[in-house]
Amino acid sequence: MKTLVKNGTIVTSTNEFAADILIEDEKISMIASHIDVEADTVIDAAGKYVLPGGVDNHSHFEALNTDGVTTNAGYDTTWVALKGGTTTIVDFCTNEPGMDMMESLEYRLNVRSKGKLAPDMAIHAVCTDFRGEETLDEIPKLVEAGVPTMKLFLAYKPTPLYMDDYKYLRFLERASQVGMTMMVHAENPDVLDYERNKMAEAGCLDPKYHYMTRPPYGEAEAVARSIKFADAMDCPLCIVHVSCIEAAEVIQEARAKGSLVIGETCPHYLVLDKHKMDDPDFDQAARWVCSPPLRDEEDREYLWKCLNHDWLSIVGSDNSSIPLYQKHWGEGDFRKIPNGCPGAGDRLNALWTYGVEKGKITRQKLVDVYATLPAKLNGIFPQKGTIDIGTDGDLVIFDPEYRGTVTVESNPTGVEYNVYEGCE
Ligand code: DUC
Ligand code: ZN
Ligand code: ZN
Repeated sequence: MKTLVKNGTIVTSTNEFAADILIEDEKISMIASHIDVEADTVIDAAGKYVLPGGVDNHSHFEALNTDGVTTNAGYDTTWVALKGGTTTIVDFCTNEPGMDMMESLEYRLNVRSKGKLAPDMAIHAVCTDFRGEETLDEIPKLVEAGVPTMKLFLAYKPTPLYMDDYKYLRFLERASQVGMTMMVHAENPDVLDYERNKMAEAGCLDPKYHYMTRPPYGEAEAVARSIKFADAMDCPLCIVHVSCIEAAEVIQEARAKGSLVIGETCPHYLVLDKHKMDDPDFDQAARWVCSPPLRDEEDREYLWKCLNHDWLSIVGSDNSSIPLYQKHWGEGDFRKIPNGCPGAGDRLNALWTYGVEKGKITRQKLVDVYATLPAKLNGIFPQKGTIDIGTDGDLVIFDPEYRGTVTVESNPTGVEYNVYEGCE
């Protein structure tokens, strides 16, 4: 089976050049200025950019919600990622009830997602059921099984997601022994309790109090602590979904001093404003409730700058497609709104329109943060994340002239809304 892509402009994280690409049996077999061979499919990419398929470092399909009990939209909606230019998702695998992490991995691959995936999938482990040594002994087995990353939640006390500092240190110690990269959700849980309870006791329960009670100082403190501990245990660390200046500055300083830490941010922190949650209509306001919360204009400006300086290295979607009926559980108390926004299909468009077209990042930087570095972090580079001879034929043919306004129909999410609705 041969597919020939002709006349496009190839963009990688380091290069840009006009060439044709031949794919044979799903692998790139030739890249040259003019390829003239018989192919089963010929695609004319004149006037288009040909990018590596996106690798989304951060998606939650059919995942445990932040209440630690319910799950969000399933793998039958992963086609929205593919439609938005992501050919590989790296999804999170929490413990299934009564199962350890290895059994949960098997279950996610062979039962939950079986026959439903549109893109390819790699996995980050998530421990939500700590059973001491028995759990730590799973870390080398996960790495052996091709899972070189694990996420721990340093927030969400007292749900099963939450890991205290003692457990976190034990995980880091074992992960460092086998080269696993630890990932953390960094918000200080006691700061959150203090701020949220104070507001709730004052009768302030609308969705907008979500962002008012998850302040940057709580995020920055947890980022700093998580790095200190990872340094002490000599474990590589990835801080996921960095949302604000204070947290990004901590990462920047740590990297300058040589800490083995990288940071990920997300399109919604680069594009959307927290005041969306001021909407008096609960249905509208609750859809933007994610954690850490959306921030301010100056945070967005700083996050773009961070990408350019490699102070932050990856842009993952943090896709959590939470249907409105689940968001409604928090009507009357913002603390009960499940946290998370859909976005698996919007990552490339957001980075292009609000990054490349506004002159904030180059096309090469876009490829780096949306495909190349996520592939490297997850041990799937160069098979994924670039365009080269012998790599997987996962390509995006991107039309830079296209113009449109986001609706949930044009840019589906697997749920009833798109958080970028109305955006260019
Ligand atoms: N953290 C995530 O990574 N995703 C959804 C909610 C959260 O807190
Ligand atoms: Zn998180
Ligand atoms: Zn997430």
